[in-house]
Amino acid sequence: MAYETILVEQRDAVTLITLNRPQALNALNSQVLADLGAAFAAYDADPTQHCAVLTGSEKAFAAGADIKEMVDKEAADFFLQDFFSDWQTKVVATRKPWIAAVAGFALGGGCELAMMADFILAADTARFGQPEVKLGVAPGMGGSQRLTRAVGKAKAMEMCLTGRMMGAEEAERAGLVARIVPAAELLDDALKTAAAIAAMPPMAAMVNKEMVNIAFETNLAQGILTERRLFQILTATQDKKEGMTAFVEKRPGVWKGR
Ligand code: CO8
Repeated sequence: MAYETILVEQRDAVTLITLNRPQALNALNSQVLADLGAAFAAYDADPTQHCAVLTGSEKAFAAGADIKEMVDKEAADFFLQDFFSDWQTKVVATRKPWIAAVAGFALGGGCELAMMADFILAADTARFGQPEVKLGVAPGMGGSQRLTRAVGKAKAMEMCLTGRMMGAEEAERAGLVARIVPAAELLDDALKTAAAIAAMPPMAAMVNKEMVNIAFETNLAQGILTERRLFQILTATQDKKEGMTAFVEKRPGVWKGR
């Protein structure tokens, strides 16, 4: 399928999605959302694909929601179109694992998009920020919530109130990113990490993703109960039988994906 604002390629079992609006530092407009929604849906539906990487350019992962698209919109337009709601239903709803590989600016909606990923790998050039306050608005794609859960109230509040950017090292210390990689190695590292995930029993990977995400949505007792039930359901899969048998027989597992 041809997309206007992103590039999509398959590398074995890994789908690589690259934001491709260099003239606007990958600013996220409605077309980007439509393209990403379609690409993530295609990835989720493709039985040959088991992990995805979303990346941008060297200079910018994404410099935010497209300010030029929003400048003339009125409050009623945002409300009646439920502006930004499709990020939740079309991107966050992806059931298979995906990684954000971030170099350069990840600002506003760009930072929010990176935080929608299952985890972020950051180049040493990455810079994260929620500068919406400077535009007279506030995060609208989950930034105030996900950033606070990731780095805690003090840092999230400071970033949202001042709009200052956080560099890669600070982001790693604060728990926003899983790892920092030299910029030149970012894509290779992300693809290797994705390939390692894609080599896991696919249902187990999906359930692990769901379990960790549940930790953000619910209280501890409910989360632990849900984890135990999901674990018990996984034990009914053919891949559980194969995974444990392969361990005992000292050989690699061969997965059926069910
Ligand atoms: N939207 C549209 N165009 C953008 C954006 C953006 N977010 N960011 C950069 N661009 C464009 C520039 O306009 C410029 O285009 P042109 O050459 O046609 O003028 C081109 O990209 C290159 O940008 P710069 O010349 O500014 O590049 P610099 O290297 O000088 O600066 C920066 C890079 C610092 C990243 C700078 O571009 C910048 O500050 N960008 C805006 C960052 C920002 O404020 N992001 C937050 C946007 S708002 C948001 O994401 C969520 C809003 C939630 C609202 C909720 C309402 C309901």
